[in-house]
Order: sequence, then structure tokens, then C-alpha cells
Amino acid sequence: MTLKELIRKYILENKNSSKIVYDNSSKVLFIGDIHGDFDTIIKIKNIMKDYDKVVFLGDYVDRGRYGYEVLKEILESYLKEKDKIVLLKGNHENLLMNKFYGFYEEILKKESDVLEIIEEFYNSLKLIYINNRLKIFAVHGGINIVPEKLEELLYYEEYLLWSDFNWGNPCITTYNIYRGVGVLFGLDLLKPFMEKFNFKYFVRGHEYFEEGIRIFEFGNKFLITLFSSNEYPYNFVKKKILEINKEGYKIIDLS
Ligand SMILES: [Mn+2]
Repeated sequence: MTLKELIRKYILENKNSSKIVYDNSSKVLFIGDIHGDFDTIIKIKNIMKDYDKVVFLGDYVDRGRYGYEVLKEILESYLKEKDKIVLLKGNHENLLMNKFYGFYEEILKKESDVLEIIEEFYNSLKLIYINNRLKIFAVHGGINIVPEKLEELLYYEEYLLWSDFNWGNPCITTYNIYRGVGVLFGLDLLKPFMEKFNFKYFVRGHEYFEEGIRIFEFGNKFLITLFSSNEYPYNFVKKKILEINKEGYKIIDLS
């Protein structure tokens, strides 16, 4: 199948469903930003069978060379096991971003018809994954409020996709000076959010670290940032993916 055909099938399955995925799986695999790194896809393909759920945290395309192949492979897997694979949206699932960071040109070269349908595809991606059994909240970037109900977060898509954790001053939520969009959210937001909704893990992508993962622990709760690409300009990154099960979490090295 062409990428356009795969995308069309994905849209049909998802266009009228909620942007929040609620799940009760007991063994979940998380994959951080891929940014066109096909090697990541090859490596996870063999281990996906060991999991009840596989959650991609977004940023599939741009920067790296193989965004087209990455999307194709992920959508083929999705269509084989629709209940198993969750595709969250990243800030690079956006045509304007693609014009600046490479995927637009890549589509033009590899399958230009995809352009007719790509924005509808981006709009049909999920924004939040919630696992009540394992007490996980997952999103590409972060949060900007402690809502009354989780569904309210969907009004703040830009914040969900663009926000970062305030590593420099974990206590304080402030304007995201580094990106000029979204917030840097601190413990003043994170802690009441996690307590109110009884989450133990906050899993996100969006930021790269040389170690491919960074974990902030508070009480018996964890904010985990994952990065799963070492395509240029991230060649130095020791890319990681993450398993969460009933016993705890396990970091898997893909580098
Ligand atoms: Mn991102």
C-alpha cells in the first residue's frame, strides 16, 4: 500500500473518536521522538509482540531522513493491530513545521499525493494516553493547568504539544522561554495534577538528552522524558524506549 492509502485507512478509523485513549493494559511500551530514524522502527518491530500496548509519543517525521518510511511502517503495524498501537501527536505533526524541518520536501520526493491528506491525518492523531491500571499519563510535551476533568486538557492542544518540564527550577511553572511557545511546567503544577488524578507516571517525549531519557522522581511518582532517535542532528543521543508494567518501569537501550 502507498502511504496515502495507509493514511486514509487510519483517518477512517480515528476521525470520530476521542483524542484521549483510556486503557487498562498491564504491560506497555513507550517510544519517544523518532524524527525519521528507521533504525528505531526495525529494532522495536521484533519486541512489540511482547507488549499489550505500544504507545508512540509523537514527532515521527522531520530532521531525520526516513520520516516517510517510519510513518509507513508504523501505519502498517497499526492496521494489523489497531487495538495495540496508539499514535500520539507531536508538534512536528504539522505541515508548517514540515516545511521548515524537512518532511515536506521528503514527501515531495517520495509520494507527493500524501500532501492532499497529511493535515487531516495530523488532526486525527490522539493527544493523550491514560492507563488507569498502571497509573500512567502520557502526552508529547506537557500540561499547562490542573483541570477539573482530564478532557479539559484537549482545549490546550498547543500546550500539550509544546510544553517542557522545568528541569532548571522544578518547582516553578513559567513561560517557555526556550521555545517561545507552551510553558515550562514545574512541581507546583505537576504534583497536584498527579495527586488529583492518581497517576504515578507522567511519560513524555519532545526533549532530547544525551542519555535518551531523563527521570524526575518526586514522592513515589515519576516524570519520564524519552527520546528515541539518533538520526542527524541527534547522532550523539543514546536513544531509549521504556516499558512500564505492574512491577515498575524498565529502560531499554536502542543505541
Ligand atoms: Mn517535539
